[in-house]
Amino acid sequence: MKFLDEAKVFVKSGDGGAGCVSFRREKYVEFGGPDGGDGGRGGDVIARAVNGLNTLIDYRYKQHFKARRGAHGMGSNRTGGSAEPVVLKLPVGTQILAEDKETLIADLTYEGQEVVIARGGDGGRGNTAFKSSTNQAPRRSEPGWPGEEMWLWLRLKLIADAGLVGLPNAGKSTFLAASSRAKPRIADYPFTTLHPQLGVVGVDAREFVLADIPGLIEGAHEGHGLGDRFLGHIERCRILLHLIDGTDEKVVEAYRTVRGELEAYGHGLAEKPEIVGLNKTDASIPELVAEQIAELRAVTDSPIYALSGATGKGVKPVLHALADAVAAARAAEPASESRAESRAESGAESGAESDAAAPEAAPGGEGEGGARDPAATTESDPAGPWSPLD
Ligand SMILES: Nc1nc2c(ncn2[C@@H]2O[C@H](COP(=O)(O)OP(=O)(O)OP(=O)(O)O)[C@@H](O)[C@H]2O)c(=O)[nH]1
Ligand SMILES: [Mg+2]
Repeated sequence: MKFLDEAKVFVKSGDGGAGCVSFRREKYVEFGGPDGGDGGRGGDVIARAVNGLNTLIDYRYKQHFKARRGAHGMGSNRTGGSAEPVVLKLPVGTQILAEDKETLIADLTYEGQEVVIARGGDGGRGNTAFKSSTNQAPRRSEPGWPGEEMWLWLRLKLIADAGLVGLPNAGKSTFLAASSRAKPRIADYPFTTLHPQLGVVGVDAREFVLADIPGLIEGAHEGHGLGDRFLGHIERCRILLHLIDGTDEKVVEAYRTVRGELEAYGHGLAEKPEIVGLNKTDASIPELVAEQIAELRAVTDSPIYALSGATGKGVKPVLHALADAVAAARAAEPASESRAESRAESGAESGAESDAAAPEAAPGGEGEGGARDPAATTESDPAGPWSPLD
């Protein structure tokens, strides 16, 4: 299964500075000889693996990375200064591929790893270097050597930060489609989603990865429905968004069923922070929504949001809450904890299973109609931020 975040960048290392042609001219010194210095080296373009980055978001805003050229050589045998390298900070786990998208140039697997992806050109030699016994006054120098330039693909295997759970048809895939650029299959029959899907959600300048998995039904842990085997994909999530179909008469039962399966599955899923989303409020009436929220509040302490994935109403506050939770969890994580390891593991476990298309990353992809209604942005009260529909 491919969960990928990709970006294409153009890199160019700096050209070398030109060598200089110069002669020593000084009063009373005859035959001063050549004294043109060499040019400086152009800057390299370096890729460095760093912790604390999770997606390739930065590389969708800025695509071109050019190092400066080396300074030219000067008289009095002064060598031109070399240019500083340009460093691309990439999340651990990023692979750098050539433009053909196949040739692997570098694989950043541990924090602090550095790879020169485009070497700066060497400086040209100044005329001092061409002095010989037969030519003591050379007028020759070299231009700097050119830097390298190329298009590269950056590719990162994603781990989900937030996971969608719920009964079949709760609207999980619709929510993913509304909040990212992923294009999951959506249909009004259960088990439309057969394989997990990921999308990159952008809220303001923050980004996190959201996973949509097949619906759970009672007995999923015993293999009913599609079973609970996909829950492994959200084991590393920092928060769960539990969607409940508001057009379902028994919302509390729906909530309990899914919670029961999370508990039966174990692996810490039931202990994860949870946000409850009462979905499909567009097809309901405000009185019923209020009633359902009250019922849910009686059985859970998790924050409850009312929303409609289909119209986008109420989606944004949920995304903000998710982004806050993800940011808080990231901040609480010890810096040394390597996401690379978990990345490798999750890559292995997700195996060669599906053709699930790489979800296109979506900076700012709050989705079509994504909760533009200012009235829907009720983020203030975490215990019950829902807004009645008009
Ligand atoms: N009225 C309304 N319908 C919705 C909303 N969200 C989803 N739906 C509909 O509900 C049905 C199921 O939506 P999906 O997004 O496929 O549900 P799912 O939870 O991914 O379902 P599975 O993948 O089968 O588990 C589709 O017909 C959607 O159009 C909503 O906010 N309002
Ligand atoms: Mg689905």
